[in-house]
Amino acid sequence: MARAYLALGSNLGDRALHLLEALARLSRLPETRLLRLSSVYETLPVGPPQPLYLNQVAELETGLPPEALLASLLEIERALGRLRREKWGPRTLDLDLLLYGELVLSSPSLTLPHPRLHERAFVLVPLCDLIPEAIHPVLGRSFRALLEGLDTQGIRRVL
Ligand code: PH2
Ligand code: MG
Ligand code: MG
Repeated sequence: MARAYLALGSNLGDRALHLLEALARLSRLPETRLLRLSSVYETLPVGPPQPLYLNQVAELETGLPPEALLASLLEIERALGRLRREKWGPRTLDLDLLLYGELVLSSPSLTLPHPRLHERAFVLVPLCDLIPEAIHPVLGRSFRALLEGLDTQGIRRVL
């Protein structure tokens, strides 16, 4: 069993409902238990102009190997009506695998830890609700320390 952290994001339609539906589906994955959730944050979009996001991080325990977990995340994105139009464009649901235990991995389909985790306040703020003192397995710094260097102005706790 591994402890994994996922980032959830939605900026189209009923954003809160998309997060809830994603969590419901995650809780039903085989060999997987949802352990804890961060607060929900409304965040300014990074990238092309688009609506505000809701972002959240979920902690889970899973027996699924990382590639199988990733496939399940893509499946849930599809089930919730995600269309892949432009890179970094608006989406009903984005589910990103941030961390899988201490695993460091780089394959064509999956990089762990998530390659942009440390530069995104909309990920680090919710992640720090859960594991502020944990150490980034590649950078060797705590998530709290990584967040300290970032601008958190566009991030507002809503739930
Ligand atoms: N996701 C992106 C691009 N930009 N901006 C915010 N605030 N939140 C996101 O989840 C997000 C983004 C690509 O995945
Ligand atoms: Mg993303
Ligand atoms: Mg994604």
